[in-house]
Amino acid sequence: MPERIIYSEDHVLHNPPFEIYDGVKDPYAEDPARMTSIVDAIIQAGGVIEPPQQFPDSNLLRVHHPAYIDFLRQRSASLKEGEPFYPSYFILDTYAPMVKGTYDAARASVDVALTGAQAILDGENLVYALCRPPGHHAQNRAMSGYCYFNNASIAADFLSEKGSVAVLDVDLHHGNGTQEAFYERPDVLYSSLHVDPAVKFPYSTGFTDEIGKREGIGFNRNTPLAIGTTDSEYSDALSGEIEYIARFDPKFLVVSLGFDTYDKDPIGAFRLTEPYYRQMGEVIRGLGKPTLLIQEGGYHVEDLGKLAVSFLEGVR
Ligand code: SP5
Ligand code: ZN
Repeated sequence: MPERIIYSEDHVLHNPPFEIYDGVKDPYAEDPARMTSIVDAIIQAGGVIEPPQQFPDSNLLRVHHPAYIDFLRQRSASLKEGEPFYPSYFILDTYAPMVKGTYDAARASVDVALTGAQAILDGENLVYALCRPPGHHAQNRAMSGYCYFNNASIAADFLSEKGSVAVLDVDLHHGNGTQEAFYERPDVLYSSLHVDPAVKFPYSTGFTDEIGKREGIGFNRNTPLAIGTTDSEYSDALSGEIEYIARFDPKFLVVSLGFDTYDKDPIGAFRLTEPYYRQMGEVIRGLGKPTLLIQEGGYHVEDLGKLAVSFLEGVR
């Protein structure tokens, strides 16, 4: 179990009533109950949870456009209780609706990530930032895919002041926002395993030929995997990512940790099993780097806690 696990109750302020798929309203899969599932399982497993500290906006401004941050803050605040706001400028898809509490919840989620990053700088070896809403689809000036502020990018950038950073993204989906944030930087490497974007969200990025730009060439790696990917297929692919990261030899590791790769995930596509997450944790631990875990997706509310604890037992 990580020494420090950071969590803010403010995430409940973000509770959109539905998402839209094919023009039809679906229940919002990024449910606040996701956190309850993980928190309860952690406490039961003997983990101790603490609230985040507050960090200034200067950290967000290094990843997000100021007009975007203002838009999210002001538009959230202007909404009436229970009134949702769906796509327009700044909102890339139908999976990032806003409600009154969205800005406050997303801002607290950044503080959770930055508190975790600060703990790493203070010498902690393993920290779990229980972020909600998640972040890896949030771009410089666009919210998308349940994500508003890019928690992992903001934390990775914060850590990069003190040394090189590798971001390993094991969420089911390609972290298009994180890739974008570091695409031209050689000091922050982004490496992602995800379902083939030709057939699943986010559709437009996550292909193998996206290797970085300018000074960033060679510091971005995408490994798309087929629908139906099993534990052993995933494990083989993960070894490749781990080798790539080990060669880079970063000072810090950030893991964008999604459990939507789970066999039973309601919006999933892979077949990973509960015991496999422990193995995944062990392999990541094998890198031997100070590691900040950032919670991303994972939508099987009932089993999420078990999956998190399985992973934490492996990564320790
Ligand atoms: C952080 C994260 O995991 N974001 C994922 C965003 C994925 N959005 C696409 C979900 C599509 C599910 N809707 C299909 C319902 C069919 N009735
Ligand atoms: Zn995902």
